[in-house]
Amino acid sequence: MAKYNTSVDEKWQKKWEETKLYKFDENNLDKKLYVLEMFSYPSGSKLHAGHWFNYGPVDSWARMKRMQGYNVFQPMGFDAFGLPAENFAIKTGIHPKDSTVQNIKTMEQQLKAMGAMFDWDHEIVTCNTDYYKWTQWLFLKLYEKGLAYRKKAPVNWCPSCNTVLANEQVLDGACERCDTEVTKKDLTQWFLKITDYADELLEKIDSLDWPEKTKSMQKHWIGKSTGAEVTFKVKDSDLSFDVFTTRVDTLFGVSYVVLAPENPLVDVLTSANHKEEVESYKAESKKQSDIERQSITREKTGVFTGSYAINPINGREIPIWIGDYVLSTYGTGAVMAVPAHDERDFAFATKYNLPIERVIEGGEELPYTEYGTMINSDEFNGLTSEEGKKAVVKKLESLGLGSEKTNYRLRDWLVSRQRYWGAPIPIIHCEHCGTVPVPEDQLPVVLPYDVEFTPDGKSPLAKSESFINTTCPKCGKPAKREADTLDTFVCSSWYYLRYADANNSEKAFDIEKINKMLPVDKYVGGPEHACMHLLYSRFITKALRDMGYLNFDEPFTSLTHQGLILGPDGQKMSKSKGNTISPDEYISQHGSDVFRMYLMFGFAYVEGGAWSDDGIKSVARFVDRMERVLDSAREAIEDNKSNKSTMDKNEKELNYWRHFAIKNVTSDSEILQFNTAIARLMELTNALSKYMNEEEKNLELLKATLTDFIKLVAPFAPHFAEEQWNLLYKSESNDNSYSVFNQKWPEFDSNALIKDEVEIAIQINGKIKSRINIPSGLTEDAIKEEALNNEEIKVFIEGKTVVKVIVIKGRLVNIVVK
Ligand code: ANZ
Ligand code: ZN
Repeated sequence: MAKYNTSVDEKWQKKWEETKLYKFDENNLDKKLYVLEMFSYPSGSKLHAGHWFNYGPVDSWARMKRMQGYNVFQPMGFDAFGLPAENFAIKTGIHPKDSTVQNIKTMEQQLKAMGAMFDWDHEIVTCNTDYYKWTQWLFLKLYEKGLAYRKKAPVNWCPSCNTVLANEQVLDGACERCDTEVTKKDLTQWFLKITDYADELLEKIDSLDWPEKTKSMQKHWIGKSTGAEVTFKVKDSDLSFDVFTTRVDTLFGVSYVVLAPENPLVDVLTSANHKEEVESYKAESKKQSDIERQSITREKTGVFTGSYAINPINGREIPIWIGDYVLSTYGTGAVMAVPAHDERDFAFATKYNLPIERVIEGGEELPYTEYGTMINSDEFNGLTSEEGKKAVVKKLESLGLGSEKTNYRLRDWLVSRQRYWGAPIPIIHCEHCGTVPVPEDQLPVVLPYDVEFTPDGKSPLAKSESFINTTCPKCGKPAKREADTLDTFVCSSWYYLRYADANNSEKAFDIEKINKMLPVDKYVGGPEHACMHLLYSRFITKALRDMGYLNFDEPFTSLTHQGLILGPDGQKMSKSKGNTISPDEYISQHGSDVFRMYLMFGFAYVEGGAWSDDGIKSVARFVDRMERVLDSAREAIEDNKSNKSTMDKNEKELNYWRHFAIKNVTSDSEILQFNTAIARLMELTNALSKYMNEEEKNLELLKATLTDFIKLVAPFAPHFAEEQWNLLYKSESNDNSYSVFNQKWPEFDSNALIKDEVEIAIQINGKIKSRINIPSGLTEDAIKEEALNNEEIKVFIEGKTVVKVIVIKGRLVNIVVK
């Protein structure tokens, strides 16, 4: 009898492909289920355990859904533009296109070897012209709507590599590649106006079935803050500036103001004798990233400009300082400092000996940062902070020196990159006509192959004569193309739309089709994209909706983040630590189903954990055992001997475990709780094995149980189950013969579950490791035996010595091991 191994994998992968088993049925959209896993970028280091943990278990979930009658759409593709390929090219001289094409080939093969239900007819590769043509189209639509614009902005600059860096390439303030300190440089850049959608992005988030942590990260990133803008006049001058504050009730306690070093007023306000100090401070702060500047623990520093401002509420003169804890990119780039009631101001005032005056009564110690009652605030004394805020703003309004104001932390999305390996921005610059969008019928603007892409500070495309020189679509005179390319996050901000209509050569997608196919019903991927990809996609969906292309508001109805698979040492896998796990090796040894099942049984899906070779071995042993039991049951059915037709005690017990497994595998898998689902399959294996020892067997029940068993295991071990199904049904040429994935998912019979039973917890050294259901009324010894033979528990106690087993009847078993 063929033992399960990679040849079984290959056999069924071939057949699935030949018969196009997983082709999505576009004519049956009523029961469509769009299951999406974050696509990966093609990398030379191939599919790692993390990819597998994302794709394998979700594929299992999707398979169950398919068997439950859903028309599952599960596409796959590649996020193929971007820095990894370009950096690899710079290091090795291999053109990004060549390495990308090669890597995609390898990864496609690996993905196919996984045996997932991907519908490859909908594959997309973002660096292919038939995809990025439409990324460019998207950019033009945004431009048309005023949602794409150009402005001068400070960007990360590496003086050694001579290039702009994406934020993600700045690690602790240094260049990821050469470790040189990153500075800021002002460059004219393209932005997408995500801030137009700040309110909706915030409001709608609560309606989403997303992890709470991710929702709150997005909320924080959007950072809505309500307060007031207050105008301070500069003493002996016509100048004035605004500050943003959330605590206008503390206005009487302002003892100085601080401007961000980049604030354009600084140069005007700095008096001659402070010039030198201010200039050197400004130069120093240029080197700091915004993240460092906001760090709570970092020492607050600043210098005095020599000028004074007037507090609008009481006319007091206060010094104007600059300090890098004030960001130029938030609020107005200026703050009123209230040392008695703000941590940072308190630290600053203490350091520079500036006055600290309490204006809010509350706790004893300063700084007191809570709300309280206003004191030392003239006519406002006695008001609560809430009342005071309103009253003070009202007064400021009457003076024309302030008003209510809402601020967002969210900034517009900077999408231009001075990089080669990306989609060219479809814009032409004409001396006469200015910024001219490339007409739609001239798309794609093709990324040329022959370009010197080693970074030297200028956009590589600017050096390609044949690319950069063109004619203006408006006036026909010579003009230049935009030389920057788009951030790869633009490519991935709409890929889930294109999948649904991947081969459309006329349009980005067909409106009618896409509105039936979307939103994505289940999206699974890493949490690191919380404030980038997941936010950008929401924005693009809303923007396209407002242009009339989509009739839904949110792209991803339900989102799950899988956990992280760590190295055997419990550390994050990395090549330098030498603790990476190569899926390919394990798969060739055990078969892809064992690899997948270990990932699903050995870890809680949303938690992940450390890889264990012992763990995968024990799953391999389980699959072995399961195969032996299924084989022997099938052989008994084929032999057709010692048959009986009654349902006696043993039949009832087998039938119980059969339906118990159906019930719980279904409900646990539904919520992606695969480890406990597989534990139920282990129990069913035991029950079946036990029944196989009976002389007389009810073969009808046996076949029904076997049938359900194979269906239940099919999502978790697809090749294995397809083989088992084929062995059981190949002689019958009916609907059952191929494939198990065309079968109906079993339903449990609640009558079969009526049994006097109790749930008990099994502990190991006092820690709960599993819960099992056992018949009530078992003897203490029988309970012990159940606990020690539990598959989940066996894994934990293997190789250890059981010192003692304590049974508390009806509640728990505690196994003490050494
Ligand atoms: C005076 C004050 C008194 C403040 C007090 C707080 C407590 P959120 O909630 O994040 O919006 N602030 C304003 N603009 C800033 C900038 N560009 N860089 C750094 N800090 C800035 O924070 C708003 C508060 O952060 C504002 O309220 C301001 O300090 C500071 F007892 O104004 B507050
Ligand atoms: Zn022109």
